Amino acid sequence: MSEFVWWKHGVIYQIYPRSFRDSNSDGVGDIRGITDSIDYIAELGVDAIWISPVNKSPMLDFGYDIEDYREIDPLFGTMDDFLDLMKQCHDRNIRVIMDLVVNHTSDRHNWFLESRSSRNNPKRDWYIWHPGSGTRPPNRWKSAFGGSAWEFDERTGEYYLHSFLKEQPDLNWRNPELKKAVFDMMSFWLDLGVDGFRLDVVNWFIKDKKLRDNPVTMRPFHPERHKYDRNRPEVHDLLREMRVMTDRYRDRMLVGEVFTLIPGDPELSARFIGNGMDQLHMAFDFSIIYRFWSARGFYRALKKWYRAIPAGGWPAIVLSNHDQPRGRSRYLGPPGSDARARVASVFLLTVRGTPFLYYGEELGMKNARLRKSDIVDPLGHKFWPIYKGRDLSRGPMPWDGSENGGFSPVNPWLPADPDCENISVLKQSSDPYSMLTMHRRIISLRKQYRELSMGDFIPVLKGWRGIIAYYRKYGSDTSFIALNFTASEKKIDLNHRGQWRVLFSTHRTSYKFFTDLKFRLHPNEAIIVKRIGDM
Ligand code: TEU
Repeated sequence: MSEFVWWKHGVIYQIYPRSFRDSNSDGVGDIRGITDSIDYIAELGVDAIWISPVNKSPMLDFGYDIEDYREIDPLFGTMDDFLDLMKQCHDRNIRVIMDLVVNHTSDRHNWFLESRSSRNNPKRDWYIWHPGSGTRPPNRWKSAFGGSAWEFDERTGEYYLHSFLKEQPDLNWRNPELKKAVFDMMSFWLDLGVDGFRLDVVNWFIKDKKLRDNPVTMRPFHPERHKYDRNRPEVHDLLREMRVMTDRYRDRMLVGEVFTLIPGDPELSARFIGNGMDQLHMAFDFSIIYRFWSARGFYRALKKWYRAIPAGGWPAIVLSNHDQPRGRSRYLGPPGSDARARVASVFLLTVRGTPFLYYGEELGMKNARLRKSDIVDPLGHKFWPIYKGRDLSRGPMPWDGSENGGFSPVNPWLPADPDCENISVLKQSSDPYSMLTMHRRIISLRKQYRELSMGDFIPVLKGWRGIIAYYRKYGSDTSFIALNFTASEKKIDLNHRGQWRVLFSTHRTSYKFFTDLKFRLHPNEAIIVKRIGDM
């Protein structure tokens, strides 16, 4: 496998299709909206887009409950729209990653309708059924969305397992026919030219055969250790088979969402890439997402992640997604300031690994400010106001100063940010110092100077005193990155002789060149310099 595979050197842009752009004025983003925005995506310079699910779905979990894997939901458009989007992307050398949600289906999926129809239906075993004991469910496993993970089904007098909503029954991956049906479905999309999949909750696919209860822990908020309902070792055999199947196609990529609770579990995540060549191409580790603003915290999480990655493996780096509050809001900082978000983005785009950029992150989008009546996420409904759910990070993309930020002429499914004109694409495009311009610039630097994407990572300042600094080195090319997480000026004085040229700074620094690595970092400055020669 060449070192220069696209998914290693590229940047992957996550699009939440409901919220990107509405092309047919129904208040919900759609596939044509993405196609209409293709020039924006190309100009941003990303190498691939990952689109959250667009398959047919009753949308109780906004697409993560799939009713038909081979169809596009009419809310998002048609199969022709999808194929056209893929063509427009491929013409511009942008790959397309689909979301593969196969821990569970919707309860409206034909497979489940058959499975629940009788105890001896041929697809009964495609899901996880159990009679329970008396009036009690089979065990104490909990749904991630609250309550028991078991739902009693009157018709056949048994319980079925659902790790999420009761309308999201879990598939039984131990059944070979089910496995074949999913592999066939994957081939269907790979044959159409899809460049890969993001595997939803891949670490939950296989459950304990004996359905044993999880060990109880004493840790607050973590009442059980998910030994039996998640993280089963058998999943790795399955992923090896999936990799063999995927590798029959050229240049495709599988990235897994390994979902763990705070503080994250890099060793577990890394297990999903096997020896680096034989399971998933990449996996997410959420340790850094779960960190508060702290140079030391970020550095330690990154280091643990790198340490866990096997020799032939490659890390994915992610700071935001559709399940977590937006980075800009998590990192806070001085009121109204995006200074920390900028430092975070330079981190995301210059440490070693493939950056996953969440739509709007390039604009410094904040969490949506929502009232209770705006909430649509089932998690938000259930846990309001202690936890407001995931709608906060799913707001409409702000394109310009028109109605609803140009996202849609009608009221969007989630309200547009009242301040959206200020952070809109239109406004930021013409501002050489905007967040957007900064992202375009760094992504283009990654293409120009391969050490920034493919280079070794050599840490120099490890988060003490609020600074992370590192070299990226590829052959004879060396760049140096310094990130000031603090609100005070910091002196950098490294005895690294030579001439250095400033490639990028978050600040309008007066310096263009340095002699040796001796300079001052402004508060919350992030800087990229390149070595241009010896003294
Ligand atoms: O997320 C996994 C998951 O467990 C989260 O939904 C988590 O429970 C939530 O963020 C609370 O912190 C994946 C998808 O990314 C998510 O959108 C889906 O709802 C979920 O799986 C079910 O498919």
